[in-house]
Amino acid sequence: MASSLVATRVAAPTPRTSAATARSAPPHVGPKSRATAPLVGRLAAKAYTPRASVAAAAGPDIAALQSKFGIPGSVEILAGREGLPSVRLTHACGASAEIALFGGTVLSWKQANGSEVLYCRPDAKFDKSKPISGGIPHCFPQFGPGPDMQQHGFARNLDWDVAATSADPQPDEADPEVQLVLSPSDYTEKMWPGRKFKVLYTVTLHGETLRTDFRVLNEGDAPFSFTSALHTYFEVAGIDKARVTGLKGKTYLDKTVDANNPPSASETRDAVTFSGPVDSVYVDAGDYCELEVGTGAAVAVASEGWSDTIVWSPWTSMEDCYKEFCCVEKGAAVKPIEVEAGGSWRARMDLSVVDL
Ligand code: TA6
Repeated sequence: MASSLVATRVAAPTPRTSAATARSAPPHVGPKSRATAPLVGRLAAKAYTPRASVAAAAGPDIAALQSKFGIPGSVEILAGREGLPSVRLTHACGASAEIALFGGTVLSWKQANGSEVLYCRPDAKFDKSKPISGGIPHCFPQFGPGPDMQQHGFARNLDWDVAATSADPQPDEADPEVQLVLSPSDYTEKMWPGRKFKVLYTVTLHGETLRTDFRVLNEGDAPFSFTSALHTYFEVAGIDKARVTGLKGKTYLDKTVDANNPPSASETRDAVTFSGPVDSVYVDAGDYCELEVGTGAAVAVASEGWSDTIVWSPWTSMEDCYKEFCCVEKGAAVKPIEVEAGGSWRARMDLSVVDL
């Protein structure tokens, strides 16, 4: 039965700290019903044992954060993977998400039945020695390589701060939520001098739907511009079975041909499939696509504000894991976003598991 996956909010959230953030209507989400079947599910079984690490030792005070921002049963600040300070959101329906403060990276998003939807590469490090290769890393203030800073920018290399948490009262169930913030530091100033930016990233569990709200504020007195993306890794049940629908007729830049000067082409297929490396940036790709993961379920990617969609599979250049994942990313990757002095920019993405 067709039903909206995202209901209109009826009440403003009540953050534990700072002023509540004004909300407008949620993004359009696709027409399908929420799936109850497991997605791929293998990661759900891979328990990890948190242990003390350099990352935790050098990072924020987890106990102090928990005391300030924890909400019993809904929001917990804890030592997550390999001790990384993380925020766990738990919805009353049983869905959960875990967000590492390092990189503001969503590392895990599980359905109510415990199925993991995201993917972390086996070479992912959780000791801050490099950005986390998995989940939903940020690309900001740059998508891809560039002359002044590392590939995909600095946001995925830094500890974000917790700005607020809430368990927003819904008609029947609370939506656990955390808002993270990234502000300029000496480190960012070296690469991106003079930009008085503030990035606010809100992650909410709306039932089993993972909702992200990404805002860039310009608190300076001169405009700046950036490119950005949510570099989302999804687990698939075999890359040969994965399909991305909803991109037919869109123009894409094929970075497998020339990463620096990619030729453009028009997508003629109903579904993007994988039989070799794929690194395509779909320009002005619309606000809805689906990743069929090969189990009879799909992840619906609904967005607002993010203009482009990037589809990436490294294929055999990552021999040990390429069959297990692909990235479907929403971004403003091609045309830089300009934010005027005192202005802001906002983009949202909802991820939901749907039955095919
Ligand atoms: O988003 C796709 C992409 O930009 C590819 O071109 C590929 O370089 C990939 O990201 C690699 O990301 P990584 O996290 O390994 O730097």
